[in-house]
Amino acid sequence: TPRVFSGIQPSGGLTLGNYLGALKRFVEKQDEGGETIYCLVDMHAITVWQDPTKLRHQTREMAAGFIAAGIDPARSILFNQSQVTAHVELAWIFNCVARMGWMGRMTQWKDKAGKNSENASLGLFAYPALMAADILAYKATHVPVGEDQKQHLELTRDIAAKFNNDYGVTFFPMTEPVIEGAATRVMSLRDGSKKMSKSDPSDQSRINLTDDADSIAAKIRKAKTDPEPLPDTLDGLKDRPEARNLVNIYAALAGMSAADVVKEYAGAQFGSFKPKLAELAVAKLSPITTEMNRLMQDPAEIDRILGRGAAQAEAIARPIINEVYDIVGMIRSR
Ligand code: AQP
Repeated sequence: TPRVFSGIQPSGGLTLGNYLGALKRFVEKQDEGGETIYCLVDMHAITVWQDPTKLRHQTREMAAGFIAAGIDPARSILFNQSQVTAHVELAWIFNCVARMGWMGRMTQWKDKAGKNSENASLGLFAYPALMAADILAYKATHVPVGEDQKQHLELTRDIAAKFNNDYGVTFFPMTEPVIEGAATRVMSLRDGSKKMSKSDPSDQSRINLTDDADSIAAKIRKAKTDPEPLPDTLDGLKDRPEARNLVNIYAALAGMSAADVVKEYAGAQFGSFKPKLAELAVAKLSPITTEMNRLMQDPAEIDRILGRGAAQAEAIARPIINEVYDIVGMIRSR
């Protein structure tokens, strides 16, 4: 049976990129009725130093964002990663299965460690092994993610295959990435060649789920574009990454295809398209923001939800991890 797993790092607030590329899809997968497990990956977040007080706040706020966006803790398992130790246990075993060369080829590692990789944390380098463990601790079959995570999911399959091969078992499944929708790669509002990211130093580059209507409108109004009007076919957006990005965002928010958006606004100037986009973004995001703020009034309740989710997650992962220990040859005598 299909089992869906995915996660987001509480290394900042949720962005429109996280929402369209990941969270909105998480809700759809839940509503399709499958088994869905969603994780706030706090262990991943600390691969880059996080202020402890902020990390706690961001984790709760992200949980509130998930619930406000439609994740129902009665139908999906929602928890923070560090409460289920199976993740780090399996990650260690995968550290011993995966090869240094595989990790070194990951573009996220190269981007985040940059030229000063000697000074990056060991955890940042091993990040994809922990991600593989997150997924495979549940033997998850489907992982909804944005485009940028495709390479890590291929590595997850490589790790699963090597484990199966090294130990002569057919144990871990080959997980399928689920990269769907009109906005699988939302770009920065300031630079059409960079993805929208919660850790971008410029707050103008992204829309946060905590932004109010005025700042959403202002950020879209100031978003970088070119002077041309919208074309009448998608072909006309080929070498216009900023324009393409705004069209994709509109399409994803409206539940339309990018081709239909272009058809509807053919010939329109960005001066008239941007206010329409802002109106749509506010209409879709502000109910989520309002609900998120309401939920944040009761942080103890959020912690209880995460605790219950962690217990449910643990119940699935523990037998799988015990089997892994057995396969690897480790004694479990209590
Ligand atoms: N710009 C984006 N467009 C579409 N999807 C995106 N995702 C992130 N940015 C975009 C998807 O959101 C999920 C969670 O990502 P993450 O928090 O685990 O890490 P990330 O991909 O590194 O996201 P950020 O926002 O860029 O965080 P920082 O700045 O901390 O690195 C993933 O499914 C991702 O594809």
